[in-house]
Amino acid sequence: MRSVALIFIVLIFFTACPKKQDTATQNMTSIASEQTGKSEVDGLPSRTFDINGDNKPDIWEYYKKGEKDGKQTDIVVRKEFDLNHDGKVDMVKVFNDKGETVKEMIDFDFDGRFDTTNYIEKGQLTRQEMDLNWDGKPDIVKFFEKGKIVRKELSTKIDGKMDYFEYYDDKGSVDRIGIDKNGDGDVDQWIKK
Ligand SMILES: [Ca+2]
Ligand SMILES: [Ca+2]
Ligand SMILES: [Ca+2]
Ligand SMILES: [Ca+2]
Repeated sequence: MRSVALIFIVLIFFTACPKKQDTATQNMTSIASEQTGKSEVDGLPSRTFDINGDNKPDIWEYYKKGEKDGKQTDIVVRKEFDLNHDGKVDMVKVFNDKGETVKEMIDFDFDGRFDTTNYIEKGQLTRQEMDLNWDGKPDIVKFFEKGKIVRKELSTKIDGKMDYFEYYDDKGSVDRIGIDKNGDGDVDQWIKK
C-alpha cells in the first residue's frame, strides 16, 4: 500500500514538475532579455575573450556578416563586458554598421542590474536614462545637445511618469524648473532660478 502511494506521489511530481519548470525558465528568459536587451543580437554568432586568464570569458562579442570596402567581413553589433570578473555582464555596448557606439548600458554597483543607459550619436552623448527601481521605465532622463546638458526629467514617484523638469542654459546651470502637480504630463508650476 505504501509503495502504491509512493508511486502516486512520484507520478504527480513528474507530471506537475516539467510545466512548472517551463514557466520558471520562460520567466527567467524574459527577465534576462529585459535586463540585457538581448533581442538586438538574438541568434547572432558570438566569440568570447578571457582578459584575466582565469579561463572564463570577460568579453562577449556578437557579430553579423557584412560588407566593408567591397569585402565580406564580420561587423560587431554588440560587446558585453564583465569588468569585475564575477561572470555577470556589467557593461554593454551596441554598435551601428559603421562601428560607432550608439548605446551603452552600465551596471555601476555590479548587482547584475543595469543602472544607466547612454544613447550616443556620432560620438556624443545625446540622452542618458537611469532606472532607479529596475522596472524597465527610466526615472531620470537627461538630454544633451553638442555634449552639453539641456534638460533633465525626473519621476519623483519613481513610477516612470515624469513630473519634474529642469532646463539648463548654455553655461550648464539650471535656468528654470517645471513641475507637473496633477500627473497629466503638463507643467503646472514654473520656478525661475
Ligand atoms: Ca576571465
Ligand atoms: Ca561582473
Ligand atoms: Ca546595478
Ligand atoms: Ca523605473
